[in-house]
Amino acid sequence: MVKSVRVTPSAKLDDTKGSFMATPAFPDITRIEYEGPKSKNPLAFKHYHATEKLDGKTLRDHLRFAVCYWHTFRNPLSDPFGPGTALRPWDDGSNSVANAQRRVRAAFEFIEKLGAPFYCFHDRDVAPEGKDLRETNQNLDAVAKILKEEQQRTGIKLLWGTANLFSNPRYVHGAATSCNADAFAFAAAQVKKALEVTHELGGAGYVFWGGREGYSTLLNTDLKREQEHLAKFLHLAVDYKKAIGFKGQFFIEPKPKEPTKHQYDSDAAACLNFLREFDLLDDFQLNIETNHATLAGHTMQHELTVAAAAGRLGSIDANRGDELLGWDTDQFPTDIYLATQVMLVVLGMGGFKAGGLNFDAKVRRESFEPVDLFHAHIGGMDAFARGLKIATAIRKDGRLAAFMKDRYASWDRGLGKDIEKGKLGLKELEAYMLKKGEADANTSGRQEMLENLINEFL
Ligand code: XUL
Ligand code: CO
Repeated sequence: MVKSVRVTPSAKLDDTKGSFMATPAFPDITRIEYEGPKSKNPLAFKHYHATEKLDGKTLRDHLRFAVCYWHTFRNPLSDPFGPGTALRPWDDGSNSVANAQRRVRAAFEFIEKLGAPFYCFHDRDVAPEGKDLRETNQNLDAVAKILKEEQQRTGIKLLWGTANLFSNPRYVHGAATSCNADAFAFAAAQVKKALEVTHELGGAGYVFWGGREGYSTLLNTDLKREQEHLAKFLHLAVDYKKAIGFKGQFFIEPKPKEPTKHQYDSDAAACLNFLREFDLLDDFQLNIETNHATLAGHTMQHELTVAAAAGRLGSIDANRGDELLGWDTDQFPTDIYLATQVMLVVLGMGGFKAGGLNFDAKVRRESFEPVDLFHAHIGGMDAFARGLKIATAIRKDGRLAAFMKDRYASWDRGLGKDIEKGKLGLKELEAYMLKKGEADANTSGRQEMLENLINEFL
């Protein structure tokens, strides 16, 4: 994924032996502490106090923040018009296993100083590909060993692992949905290995994001056959998960497009339908990402609500897009209103279980210094801590929920109750209305009043 990373010459690091790097990657930064809302220290939390309890649960356990390895440690911050700008002094820019291992030390130093409890990775973010699958698997094992060491040293856990089935040119036509059966086989082997590594590292979950599982044109695409292959692929993964005793949760991450014109997992509703059609619903939950929701022409609140209504909201990739740009900008989430909406849904379903809030977000190309990684994550964590507190207050207040309940009162009695219970058919409903002549009057939806109510808590 990453082509080149600029390196400052003074920053060559020592060998990675030992429990931590001899030369720290972030020498000027100590642990980020909670200093409260009055603090003017940009390297402190103003709202995220990990050990503070809300309704008997710490903020750490409510929010389950994860740092994503790909954007935070592998993204050179290039764009289609220019190369990467990121200064990552711990990284020599090479594709060696030793560099990958040193990078793990730097990553864990960052996550530990930030105080995030989890991280997420793709197989190819953490370890380089070798000359063939065998060597690639060996590389992954060599890096996974350091990941495990660092997890044990710091107590940081793996929220989910995944396999990159989209960057290598062999996946040009997709992986599970490729017209080339060998691409399917390679992807299957890759997922097998990624599942084993995720299991070994105690991952709470495993994500399937269908990066190229879609099409560029229907002129060359047998959509039905490709979807059947995708279902077959996921069934094989479920079987293997059971075979190795991996108890983590499987997630599907919807996204409508980018890189392809259309991706089969286009939104929450499409994923749920796919899982139902192919008898996979019991084995999967959804991992909903903000910028993917907006690309699908939905709000994040919509996607979360659709997933939660089906009892299938599992995890969240927390980021945001740009209203003026039509692509996946993957910016860090700072919008407190949006964080509040997200946390209302999360609290409404009783909180996260295996999932959490993964910052699938990258700093801007202009924010190229290592310290920017801290500013970005601190902002995201503070925004969600506020969203959580505001959502909790709204729920305690009760007026929003009471309004919703009252709005459906006609379904709690008489006719509505009988319809819900399946006691009435069209004949009976006609008889009822013929007798009554006209429906009861409607009442206002009070959208503006409810929007004002939410603002009372911001
Ligand atoms: C891409 C995306 C992925 C998945 C994991 O838009 O969100 O990084 O989260 O493959
Ligand atoms: Co994502």
